[in-house]
Amino acid sequence: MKNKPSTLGEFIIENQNQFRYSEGELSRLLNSIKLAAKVVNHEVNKAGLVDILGSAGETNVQGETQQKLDVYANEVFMRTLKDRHIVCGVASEEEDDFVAINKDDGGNDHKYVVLMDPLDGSSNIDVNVSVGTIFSIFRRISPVGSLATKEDFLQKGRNQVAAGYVVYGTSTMLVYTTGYGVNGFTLNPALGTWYLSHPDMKFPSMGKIYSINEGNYVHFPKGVKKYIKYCQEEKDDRPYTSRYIGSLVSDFHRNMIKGGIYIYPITTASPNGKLRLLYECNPMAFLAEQAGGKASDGYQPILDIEPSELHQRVPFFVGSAEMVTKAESFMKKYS
Ligand code: P6P
Repeated sequence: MKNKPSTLGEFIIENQNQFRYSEGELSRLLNSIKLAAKVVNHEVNKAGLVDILGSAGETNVQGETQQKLDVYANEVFMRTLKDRHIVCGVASEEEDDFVAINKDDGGNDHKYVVLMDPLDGSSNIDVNVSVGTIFSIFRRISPVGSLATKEDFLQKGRNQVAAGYVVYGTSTMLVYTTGYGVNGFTLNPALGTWYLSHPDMKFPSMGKIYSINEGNYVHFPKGVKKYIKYCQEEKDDRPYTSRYIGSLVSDFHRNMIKGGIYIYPITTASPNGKLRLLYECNPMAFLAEQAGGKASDGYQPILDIEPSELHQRVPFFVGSAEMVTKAESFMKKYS
Protein backbone atom coordinates (compact mmCIF):
# COMPACT_ATOMS: atom_id res chain seq x y z
CA MET A 1 0.00 0.00 0.00
CA LYS A 2 1.61 3.28 -1.11
CA ASN A 3 2.04 5.62 1.87
CA LYS A 4 -0.27 8.61 1.45
CA PRO A 5 1.84 11.77 1.03
CA SER A 6 1.55 13.74 4.28
CA THR A 7 3.28 17.02 3.38
CA LEU A 8 2.48 19.44 0.56
CA GLY A 9 5.89 18.89 -0.96
CA GLU A 10 5.40 15.11 -1.08
CA PHE A 11 1.83 15.56 -2.38
CA ILE A 12 2.98 17.79 -5.27
CA ILE A 13 5.66 15.28 -6.28
CA GLU A 14 3.34 12.29 -5.89
CA ASN A 15 0.75 13.89 -8.16
CA GLN A 16 2.81 15.73 -10.73
CA ASN A 17 2.34 12.95 -13.27
CA GLN A 18 -1.30 14.12 -13.43
CA PHE A 19 -0.25 17.41 -15.05
CA ARG A 20 -0.38 17.09 -18.81
CA TYR A 21 2.69 18.41 -20.68
CA SER A 22 4.40 19.16 -17.38
CA GLU A 23 8.14 18.82 -17.06
CA GLY A 24 7.81 19.73 -13.41
CA GLU A 25 7.22 23.45 -14.06
CA LEU A 26 3.75 23.40 -12.48
CA SER A 27 5.17 21.60 -9.46
CA ARG A 28 7.85 24.26 -9.11
CA LEU A 29 5.19 26.91 -9.50
CA LEU A 30 3.06 25.42 -6.73
CA ASN A 31 6.15 25.13 -4.53
CA SER A 32 6.92 28.82 -5.05
CA ILE A 33 3.37 29.75 -4.02
CA LYS A 34 3.80 27.53 -0.96
CA LEU A 35 6.99 29.42 -0.02
CA ALA A 36 5.51 32.91 -0.61
CA ALA A 37 2.45 31.98 1.47
CA LYS A 38 4.71 31.08 4.41
CA VAL A 39 6.48 34.43 4.19
CA VAL A 40 3.19 36.36 4.04
CA ASN A 41 1.77 34.26 6.88
CA HIS A 42 4.68 35.29 9.09
CA GLU A 43 3.90 38.98 8.55
CA VAL A 44 0.11 38.58 8.83
CA ASN A 45 0.53 36.82 12.16
CA LYS A 46 2.56 39.68 13.62
CA ALA A 47 0.64 42.52 11.92
CA GLY A 48 -0.47 43.83 15.28
CA LEU A 49 3.04 43.98 16.63
CA VAL A 50 4.85 46.11 14.12
CA ASP A 51 3.98 49.29 12.38
CA ILE A 52 2.60 47.42 9.38
CA LEU A 53 -1.06 48.25 10.06
CA GLY A 54 -2.86 51.14 8.55
CA SER A 55 -2.92 52.13 4.93
CA ALA A 56 0.14 52.67 2.79
CA GLY A 57 -1.55 55.92 1.87
CA GLU A 58 -1.85 54.91 -1.77
CA THR A 59 -4.89 53.55 -3.59
CA ASN A 60 -4.86 50.60 -5.99
CA VAL A 61 -6.50 50.39 -9.42
CA GLN A 62 -9.75 49.49 -7.63
CA GLY A 63 -9.66 52.86 -5.88
CA GLU A 64 -9.25 51.03 -2.56
CA THR A 65 -6.82 52.33 0.06
CA GLN A 66 -3.90 49.92 0.07
CA GLN A 67 -3.10 48.51 3.47
CA LYS A 68 0.61 48.07 3.98
CA LEU A 69 0.10 44.31 4.22
CA ASP A 70 -1.62 44.37 0.81
CA VAL A 71 1.47 45.99 -0.64
CA TYR A 72 3.79 43.64 1.20
CA ALA A 73 1.93 40.48 0.16
CA ASN A 74 1.85 41.62 -3.45
CA GLU A 75 5.59 42.25 -3.42
CA VAL A 76 6.35 38.84 -1.87
CA PHE A 77 4.30 36.89 -4.43
CA MET A 78 5.45 38.99 -7.39
CA ARG A 79 9.10 38.68 -6.37
CA THR A 80 8.91 34.94 -5.63
CA LEU A 81 7.23 34.17 -8.95
CA LYS A 82 9.62 36.42 -10.90
CA ASP A 83 12.92 35.55 -9.20
CA ARG A 84 12.39 31.81 -9.43
CA HIS A 85 11.96 31.98 -13.22
CA ILE A 86 8.78 29.95 -13.29
CA VAL A 87 6.14 32.02 -15.09
CA CYS A 88 6.01 34.27 -18.15
CA GLY A 89 3.60 36.73 -16.56
CA VAL A 90 1.65 37.72 -13.43
CA ALA A 91 -1.54 39.74 -12.90
CA SER A 92 -2.52 41.01 -9.48
CA GLU A 93 -5.35 42.98 -7.90
CA GLU A 94 -2.63 45.34 -6.68
CA GLU A 95 -1.14 45.95 -10.15
CA ASP A 96 -2.83 48.26 -12.67
CA ASP A 97 -1.89 45.97 -15.59
CA PHE A 98 -0.43 42.48 -16.02
CA VAL A 99 3.35 42.10 -15.69
CA ALA A 100 5.04 40.25 -18.56
CA ILE A 101 8.33 38.83 -17.33
CA ASN A 102 10.88 39.61 -20.03
CA LYS A 103 13.64 37.54 -21.53
CA ASP A 104 16.36 38.99 -19.26
CA ASP A 105 14.36 37.76 -16.29
CA GLY A 106 13.92 34.39 -17.91
CA GLY A 107 10.21 34.92 -18.48
CA ASN A 108 9.62 34.23 -22.15
CA ASP A 109 10.53 30.53 -21.98
CA HIS A 110 7.89 29.62 -19.40
CA LYS A 111 4.41 28.42 -20.18
CA TYR A 112 2.29 29.49 -17.22
CA VAL A 113 0.73 32.75 -16.08
CA VAL A 114 -0.55 33.44 -12.56
CA LEU A 115 -3.38 35.76 -11.57
CA MET A 116 -3.85 36.57 -7.91
CA ASP A 117 -5.42 38.57 -5.16
CA PRO A 118 -2.42 38.67 -2.83
CA LEU A 119 -4.38 39.66 0.26
CA ASP A 120 -8.16 39.42 0.00
CA GLY A 121 -10.27 40.88 2.79
CA SER A 122 -7.49 43.26 3.75
CA SER A 123 -9.96 45.66 5.40
CA ASN A 124 -10.16 43.00 8.13
CA ILE A 125 -6.45 43.21 8.95
CA ASP A 126 -6.75 45.99 11.52
CA VAL A 127 -9.49 44.16 13.39
CA ASN A 128 -7.68 40.83 13.50
CA VAL A 129 -10.15 38.95 11.29
CA SER A 130 -8.84 36.29 8.90
CA VAL A 131 -7.71 37.25 5.41
CA GLY A 132 -6.63 35.24 2.39
CA THR A 133 -4.58 34.91 -0.79
CA ILE A 134 -6.29 33.66 -3.96
CA PHE A 135 -4.45 32.41 -7.07
CA SER A 136 -5.33 31.15 -10.54
CA ILE A 137 -2.96 29.47 -13.02
CA PHE A 138 -3.33 29.15 -16.82
CA ARG A 139 -1.10 27.76 -19.56
CA ARG A 140 -0.15 30.67 -21.83
CA ILE A 141 -1.81 31.04 -25.24
CA SER A 142 0.99 33.12 -26.77
CA PRO A 143 3.98 31.13 -28.12
CA VAL A 144 6.72 30.11 -25.67
CA GLY A 145 9.74 32.33 -26.30
CA SER A 146 7.65 35.47 -26.73
CA LEU A 147 6.52 38.09 -24.22
CA ALA A 148 3.26 37.25 -22.43
CA THR A 149 0.22 39.02 -23.89
CA LYS A 150 -3.16 40.13 -22.47
CA GLU A 151 -4.81 37.09 -24.15
CA ASP A 152 -2.77 34.85 -21.85
CA PHE A 153 -4.69 36.37 -18.93
CA LEU A 154 -8.14 36.93 -20.48
CA GLN A 155 -8.98 33.21 -20.64
CA LYS A 156 -12.25 31.59 -19.60
CA GLY A 157 -12.07 30.07 -16.10
CA ARG A 158 -12.73 26.65 -17.65
CA ASN A 159 -9.13 26.76 -18.99
CA GLN A 160 -7.45 27.00 -15.57
CA VAL A 161 -4.81 24.33 -14.87
CA ALA A 162 -4.71 25.06 -11.13
CA ALA A 163 -6.27 27.37 -8.54
CA GLY A 164 -6.26 27.76 -4.80
CA TYR A 165 -6.29 29.96 -1.74
CA VAL A 166 -4.42 30.48 1.49
CA VAL A 167 -6.56 31.33 4.52
CA TYR A 168 -4.62 33.10 7.29
CA GLY A 169 -7.02 32.21 10.10
CA THR A 170 -6.87 30.45 13.46
CA SER A 171 -4.56 28.18 11.53
CA THR A 172 -3.05 28.86 8.13
CA MET A 173 -4.24 26.57 5.35
CA LEU A 174 -3.43 26.22 1.66
CA VAL A 175 -6.30 24.69 -0.34
CA TYR A 176 -5.81 24.00 -4.05
CA THR A 177 -6.80 21.95 -7.08
CA THR A 178 -5.11 20.97 -10.33
CA GLY A 179 -8.33 19.54 -11.73
CA TYR A 180 -8.16 16.29 -9.75
CA GLY A 181 -10.14 17.22 -6.65
CA VAL A 182 -9.45 19.67 -3.83
CA ASN A 183 -6.96 19.11 -1.01
CA GLY A 184 -6.25 21.22 2.08
CA PHE A 185 -2.89 21.58 3.83
CA THR A 186 -2.35 23.12 7.27
CA LEU A 187 0.88 24.93 8.09
CA ASN A 188 2.88 23.93 11.12
CA PRO A 189 4.55 27.31 11.66
CA ALA A 190 7.13 25.83 14.04
CA LEU A 191 8.46 23.58 11.28
CA GLY A 192 7.41 25.66 8.24
CA THR A 193 5.80 22.51 6.81
CA TRP A 194 2.33 22.15 5.29
CA TYR A 195 0.56 18.91 6.23
CA LEU A 196 -2.30 17.24 4.33
CA SER A 197 -5.06 17.89 6.88
CA HIS A 198 -8.13 17.93 4.58
CA PRO A 199 -7.79 15.33 1.79
CA ASP A 200 -10.36 15.30 -1.04
CA MET A 201 -12.50 18.21 0.23
CA LYS A 202 -16.16 18.16 -0.88
CA PHE A 203 -18.92 20.77 -0.69
CA PRO A 204 -21.97 19.20 1.02
CA SER A 205 -24.67 19.26 -1.68
CA MET A 206 -26.97 21.09 0.73
CA GLY A 207 -26.29 23.41 3.66
CA LYS A 208 -27.99 25.70 6.15
CA ILE A 209 -25.71 28.76 6.02
CA TYR A 210 -26.12 31.77 3.76
CA SER A 211 -23.38 34.43 3.54
CA ILE A 212 -24.28 37.85 2.16
CA ASN A 213 -23.87 41.46 3.31
CA GLU A 214 -27.50 42.13 4.22
CA GLY A 215 -26.61 45.76 4.88
CA ASN A 216 -26.97 46.16 1.11
CA TYR A 217 -30.45 44.56 1.08
CA VAL A 218 -32.28 47.60 -0.29
CA HIS A 219 -29.88 47.68 -3.25
CA PHE A 220 -30.16 43.99 -4.18
CA PRO A 221 -32.00 42.68 -7.28
CA LYS A 222 -35.50 41.37 -6.52
CA GLY A 223 -34.39 37.76 -7.05
CA VAL A 224 -31.75 38.08 -4.30
CA LYS A 225 -34.22 39.76 -1.92
CA LYS A 226 -36.70 36.92 -2.49
CA TYR A 227 -33.99 34.29 -1.94
CA ILE A 228 -32.95 35.92 1.37
CA LYS A 229 -36.58 35.84 2.54
CA TYR A 230 -36.74 32.18 1.46
CA CYS A 231 -33.66 31.45 3.65
CA GLN A 232 -35.35 33.20 6.59
CA GLU A 233 -38.75 31.47 6.20
CA GLU A 234 -39.78 29.01 8.92
CA LYS A 235 -40.44 25.96 6.76
CA ASP A 236 -38.79 22.56 6.09
CA ASP A 237 -35.09 22.88 7.07
CA ARG A 238 -35.32 26.67 7.32
CA PRO A 239 -34.64 29.31 8.61
CA TYR A 240 -30.95 29.02 7.68
CA THR A 241 -28.15 30.63 9.67
CA SER A 242 -26.61 33.90 8.42
CA ARG A 243 -22.82 34.02 8.63
CA TYR A 244 -20.75 36.77 6.94
CA ILE A 245 -17.09 37.32 7.81
CA GLY A 246 -16.42 39.90 5.12
CA SER A 247 -13.52 37.83 3.83
CA LEU A 248 -14.41 35.73 0.77
CA VAL A 249 -11.79 33.08 1.45
CA SER A 250 -13.02 32.55 5.04
CA ASP A 251 -16.72 32.49 4.14
CA PHE A 252 -16.00 30.11 1.24
CA HIS A 253 -13.81 27.83 3.38
CA ARG A 254 -16.42 27.54 6.14
CA ASN A 255 -19.20 26.89 3.63
CA MET A 256 -17.14 24.18 1.88
CA ILE A 257 -16.66 22.36 5.18
CA LYS A 258 -20.14 22.89 6.65
CA GLY A 259 -22.28 23.45 3.55
CA GLY A 260 -23.61 26.85 2.56
CA ILE A 261 -23.87 29.57 -0.06
CA TYR A 262 -21.97 32.85 -0.47
CA ILE A 263 -23.51 35.62 -2.56
CA TYR A 264 -22.09 38.95 -3.69
CA PRO A 265 -24.73 40.24 -6.14
CA ILE A 266 -24.92 43.46 -8.07
CA THR A 267 -25.88 46.49 -5.99
CA THR A 268 -26.40 50.12 -6.93
CA ALA A 269 -22.87 50.83 -5.65
CA SER A 270 -21.49 47.83 -7.58
CA PRO A 271 -23.60 47.51 -10.77
CA ASN A 272 -21.42 44.61 -12.00
CA GLY A 273 -20.88 43.13 -8.55
CA LYS A 274 -17.81 43.75 -6.40
CA LEU A 275 -15.71 40.61 -6.84
CA ARG A 276 -13.22 40.33 -9.71
CA LEU A 277 -13.75 37.57 -12.25
CA LEU A 278 -10.14 36.69 -13.05
CA TYR A 279 -8.45 36.42 -9.65
CA GLU A 280 -11.31 35.92 -7.20
CA CYS A 281 -14.36 34.31 -8.85
CA ASN A 282 -12.62 32.05 -11.40
CA PRO A 283 -10.26 30.34 -8.93
CA MET A 284 -12.97 29.96 -6.28
CA ALA A 285 -15.38 28.64 -8.94
CA PHE A 286 -12.80 26.08 -10.13
CA LEU A 287 -12.34 24.91 -6.52
CA ALA A 288 -16.12 24.83 -5.95
CA GLU A 289 -16.82 22.69 -9.01
CA GLN A 290 -13.88 20.38 -8.22
CA ALA A 291 -15.37 19.91 -4.74
CA GLY A 292 -18.83 19.09 -6.13
CA GLY A 293 -20.21 22.57 -5.52
CA LYS A 294 -21.46 25.20 -7.97
CA ALA A 295 -20.52 28.78 -8.93
CA SER A 296 -22.44 31.20 -11.16
CA ASP A 297 -23.20 34.86 -11.74
CA GLY A 298 -26.81 34.04 -10.89
CA TYR A 299 -27.52 32.79 -14.40
CA GLN A 300 -24.47 31.07 -16.01
CA PRO A 301 -21.43 29.17 -14.69
CA ILE A 302 -18.62 31.55 -13.73
CA LEU A 303 -16.12 29.30 -15.54
CA ASP A 304 -17.90 29.84 -18.89
CA ILE A 305 -17.76 33.66 -18.79
CA GLU A 306 -15.59 35.13 -21.57
CA PRO A 307 -13.42 37.80 -19.88
CA SER A 308 -13.16 41.24 -21.49
CA GLU A 309 -10.82 43.08 -19.11
CA LEU A 310 -8.30 42.29 -16.39
CA HIS A 311 -10.15 43.77 -13.41
CA GLN A 312 -13.70 43.14 -14.50
CA ARG A 313 -16.26 42.43 -11.81
CA VAL A 314 -19.12 39.90 -11.83
CA PRO A 315 -21.93 38.93 -9.47
CA PHE A 316 -20.96 35.80 -7.54
CA PHE A 317 -23.09 32.91 -6.20
CA VAL A 318 -20.96 30.02 -4.92
CA GLY A 319 -21.30 27.03 -2.61
CA SER A 320 -23.43 23.92 -2.10
CA ALA A 321 -24.85 22.93 -5.49
CA GLU A 322 -28.49 22.64 -4.40
CA MET A 323 -28.37 26.06 -2.68
CA VAL A 324 -26.83 27.80 -5.71
CA THR A 325 -29.41 26.15 -7.98
CA LYS A 326 -32.20 27.37 -5.69
CA ALA A 327 -30.83 30.93 -5.67
CA GLU A 328 -30.56 30.84 -9.49
CA SER A 329 -34.24 29.83 -9.68
CA PHE A 330 -35.16 33.02 -7.80
CA MET A 331 -32.91 35.09 -10.07
CA LYS A 332 -34.58 33.56 -13.11
CA LYS A 333 -38.10 34.08 -11.75
CA TYR A 334 -37.76 37.61 -10.41
CA SER A 335 -34.95 39.38 -12.23
P1 P6P B 1 -18.41 44.08 1.63
C1 P6P B 1 -13.04 41.83 0.61
O1 P6P B 1 -12.85 43.21 0.28
C2 P6P B 1 -13.97 41.25 -0.45
O2 P6P B 1 -13.38 41.35 -1.70
C3 P6P B 1 -14.31 39.81 -0.10
O3 P6P B 1 -13.25 39.12 0.48
C4 P6P B 1 -15.49 39.95 0.85
O4 P6P B 1 -16.37 38.84 0.83
C5 P6P B 1 -16.20 41.21 0.29
O5 P6P B 1 -15.21 41.96 -0.42
C6 P6P B 1 -16.75 42.07 1.40
O6 P6P B 1 -17.39 43.18 0.78
O7 P6P B 1 -18.95 45.07 0.62
O8 P6P B 1 -19.49 43.16 2.16
O9 P6P B 1 -17.59 44.69 2.74
